[in-house]
Amino acid sequence: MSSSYDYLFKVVVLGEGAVGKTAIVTRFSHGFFRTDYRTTIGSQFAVKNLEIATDSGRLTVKLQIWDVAGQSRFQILRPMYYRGSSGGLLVYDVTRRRTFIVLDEWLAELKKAVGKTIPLVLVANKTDLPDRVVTPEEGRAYAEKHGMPYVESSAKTGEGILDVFEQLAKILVEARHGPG
Ligand code: G3D
Ligand code: MG
Repeated sequence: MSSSYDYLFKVVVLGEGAVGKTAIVTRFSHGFFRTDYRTTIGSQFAVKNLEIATDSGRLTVKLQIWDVAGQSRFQILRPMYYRGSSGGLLVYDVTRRRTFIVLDEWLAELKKAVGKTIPLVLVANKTDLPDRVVTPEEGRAYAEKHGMPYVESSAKTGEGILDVFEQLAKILVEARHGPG
């Protein structure tokens, strides 16, 4: 396993409890998924290298992915994990409208902790389920309003999962280089 990389980013995974944050990260990181002592206070991280194609050739991006518990009882601790992150995933469950409605609250919590707006990918998860209530149009409109890429995923089937992380790596590299 190669440990060399061109970029290293800390990223966070945000969203209500049970939207599929842990399932998405686990599905992506067939490498290793480390559960450390912080699990007891609702957090774990995974590390994974990703190859992306850019104008200047192929780049290896190493992601240190922090999966932070969404339950309200962890609210006081979450900001500590957000600090120093370069970007993240904003996840909701397409079968539960509440998880979509509260996205603004997640953005506010993140911005307050990091002190600025950081690149995020909006992830509409659980698209394999028949009882979808949040439409692709609504998701896309929200993403567009906030300048985020929009990706539909199913952690259950694996559909869209690689795309989620490739989009994230891409916007992180772009943000590092600045416009142009
Ligand atoms: P969280 O980390 O955001 O709290 P989890 O969410 O990853 O723990 O997932 C919550 C539940 O949703 C789990 O069910 C998980 O299997 C399920 N889930 C996650 N992603 C998907 C998906 O894309 N499709 C479907 N159908 N289910 C998904 P359980 O029953 O294990 O609690
Ligand atoms: Mg979880």
